[in-house]
Amino acid sequence: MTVMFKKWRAAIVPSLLLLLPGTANAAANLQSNDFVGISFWLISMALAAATVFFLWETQCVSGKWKTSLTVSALVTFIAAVHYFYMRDVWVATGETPTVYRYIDWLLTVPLLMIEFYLILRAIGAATAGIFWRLLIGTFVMLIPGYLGEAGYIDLTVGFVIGMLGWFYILYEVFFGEAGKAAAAKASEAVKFAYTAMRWIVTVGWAIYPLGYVLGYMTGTADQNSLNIIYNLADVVNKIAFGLLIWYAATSESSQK
Ligand SMILES: *C/C=C(C)/C=C/C=C(C)/C=C/C1=C(C)CCCC1(C)C
Repeated sequence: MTVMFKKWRAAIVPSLLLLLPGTANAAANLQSNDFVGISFWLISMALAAATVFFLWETQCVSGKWKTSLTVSALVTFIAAVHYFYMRDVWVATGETPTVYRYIDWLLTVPLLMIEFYLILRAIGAATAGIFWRLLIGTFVMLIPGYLGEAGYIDLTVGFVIGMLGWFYILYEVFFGEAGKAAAAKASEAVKFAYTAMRWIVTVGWAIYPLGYVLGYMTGTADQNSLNIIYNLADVVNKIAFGLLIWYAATSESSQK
């Protein structure tokens, strides 16, 4: 039974990769001086590779850490699919509609926030309140941002409400119940991961509201630079974030 399950699980990884959109067309048209296109290419492949890695590593950690690693893989997988599309659209048209990024964020950002809850759950320090506050905070941050950028509500109103959502999340992971639980109950490895993750949410995530201001409210940043910056930021915000969880999970699992 276990052997069969392992075989079945090993088949998941290649099957998931088959879902990624085709690449031949984009490869044929990518110009060697198209740095935005190249950054799309790099992040797409890095996310695909990270997905395989996180899924594979679920076999090496103890049961209560498996969910955290699986969620890391979901984040990189969802983002990889979006990036493969965005890259093809970019190469074909020289633009990438923001709506793809928002759809990606709407799925991946709540999952990233839930990782804080899952880490605390693995060390027996989580509460349902932490889960709901983090989840609701992400939607308060993202939905008004989208409505503002898409022109349904005033740009500034969308920005201000979104910022409040972000500050609320930061408050929770630094000073709220989640922050206190981590400080009280975490081992060294978990504390290291938790601390680094919340700095990613503070510094790494600041790129997006900055892009909103410079790209949409003031119009001072051009779309090319913004795309390159977003693409590089996602290496930290999605892959490095997942690696921190992998670090905590493997450190904890090897102790027991
Ligand atoms: C992998 C993608 C990530 C981590 C995306 C994160 C996106 C944000 C932190 C967006 C934040 C925004 C605000 C704080 C203000 C309103 C506008 C947003 C949605 C760009």
